[in-house]
Amino acid sequence: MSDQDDLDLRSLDDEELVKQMQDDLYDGLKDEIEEGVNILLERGWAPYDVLTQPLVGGMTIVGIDFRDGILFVPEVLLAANAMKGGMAILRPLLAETGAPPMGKMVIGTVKGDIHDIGKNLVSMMMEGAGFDVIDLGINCDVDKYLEALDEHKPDILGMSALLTTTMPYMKVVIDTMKEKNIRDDYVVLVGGAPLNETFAEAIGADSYCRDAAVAVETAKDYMSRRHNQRPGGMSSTVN
Ligand code: B1M
Repeated sequence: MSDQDDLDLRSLDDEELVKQMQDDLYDGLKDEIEEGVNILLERGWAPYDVLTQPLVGGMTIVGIDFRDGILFVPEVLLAANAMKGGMAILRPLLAETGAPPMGKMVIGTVKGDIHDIGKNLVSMMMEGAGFDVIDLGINCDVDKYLEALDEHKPDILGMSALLTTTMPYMKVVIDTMKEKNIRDDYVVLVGGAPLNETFAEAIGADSYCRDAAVAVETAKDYMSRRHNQRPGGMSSTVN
């Protein structure tokens, strides 16, 4: 139960509800977020829109105030927890497309980094697009990635980093793949707020993915090219 118990979320129109949910996410109110997600779904909203407008939109505001020293780690953890509550409701709906298997992806957040909301979102969207996704979690070192590649033989390796201090670790993974002569066996996609295309190119990744929707489109693009090419003959970039 919270201070906002007297506010009936159902009495709000869509625009007011989205705004209220962004406020509730900011305040880390998981129950309210879950209720809001269910209301929007009952009103016929597409799961992807519920994900992006109140949830990702709310987390963007949290990020700004975290950066500016208005919010601190404990508050941001509560906001992340509320966001995960909403994402848990949306996950099966996003995965429910009945699409045939498109390919397989191993994904993880790199060593030293515990941010996983964006990675989880990418996993959800990829599953929804018909990919098998093996999620290695957070704080993945090079051995963990390589073992997963060996075990699962995916088409795609995805890496996520949210810190400027952890993003260089992606190069460690790619360089190790090169040393072992397995780099070209996989499409390597990278993402996370501090990255950009220049960085992805500099570390030898195939593509930078700005967000989860771009990750899905990029992965699909590579898979269709892969099917149209002889084995091992992949090109290096997708725009
Ligand atoms: Co952190 N944090 N945090 N944090 N945190 C940031 C990243 C920061 C930008 C906040 C800020 O200052 N404005 C800042 C980094 C600054 C920098 O490096 N230059 C920061 C910091 C400093 C820190 C700590 C160091 C704080 C401290 O302890 N003093 C600490 C580090 C801990 C560690 O990792 N070792 C820390 C801790 C935390 C919490 C634990 C409190 C929490 C994480 C909870 C969790 O993830 N379970 C947290 C959060 C929530 C954030 C912010 C506010 C939100 C991140 C998020 O979830 N965004 C963040 C501010 C921000 O990013 N604006 C911040 C929503 C998510 C949907 O977006 O993750 O960008 P995003 O993912 C997108 C795309 O980037 C892309 O698609 C996703 C979906 O569209 N994408 C991929 C991401 N990964 C991909 C992989 C792909 C493809 C696309 O592979 C194919």
